Amino acid sequence: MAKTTKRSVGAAGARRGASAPTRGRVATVNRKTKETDIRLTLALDGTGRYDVHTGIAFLDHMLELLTRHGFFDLTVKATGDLHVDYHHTVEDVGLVLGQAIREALGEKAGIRRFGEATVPLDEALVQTVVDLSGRPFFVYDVAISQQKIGQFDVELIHDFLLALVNQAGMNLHVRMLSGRNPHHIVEATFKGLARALDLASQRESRLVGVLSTKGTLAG
Ligand SMILES: [Mn+2]
Repeated sequence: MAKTTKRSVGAAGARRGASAPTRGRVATVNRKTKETDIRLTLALDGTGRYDVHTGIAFLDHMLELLTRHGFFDLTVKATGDLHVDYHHTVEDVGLVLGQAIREALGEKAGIRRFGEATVPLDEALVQTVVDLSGRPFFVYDVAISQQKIGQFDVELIHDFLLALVNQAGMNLHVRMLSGRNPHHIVEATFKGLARALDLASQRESRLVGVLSTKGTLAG
């Protein structure tokens, strides 16, 4: 059983400090199990600053891209049983990031809800569509023929995104339109997710309450 502590801070109570002078919607999630110990703070209204240490260089690279291109701020300190394999750590970081997204969004009043981006990296082109609906659903139409990116199992990207989607309560469609190099394809996926999530989480000034005729985005 995971021990999870969460803290989220609304706009009125934004934390200010020398190490984290971040305004707006922020959430901290700490989660410790026998497999992983993760401490993560996400600010949705950031400037793209990151301090990410998961022990997995490729995952750090993707989380840094996500932060930079989404104009979030993110700190992650994860220690996991990497001697077993990367799976527990990758999946649990996705899970904790998803929880932080959900916590930081709060009631989702005034946000645009939908976002999408189509991002290239050389030959790779990936379309990413987000709906912060509160209803988790994941469509991953990405065919990568190689199994590894260095030491990293490509399959773990699917597990990371699935955990993130389930915890964030979001609908995420990822569709590879073209691609050959697995690093390019995954990088375009994370940049697209960053841009789509940034758009979906931004505030719409014309909007009063939540963008739903049902009256709730709680799922
Ligand atoms: Mn790269």
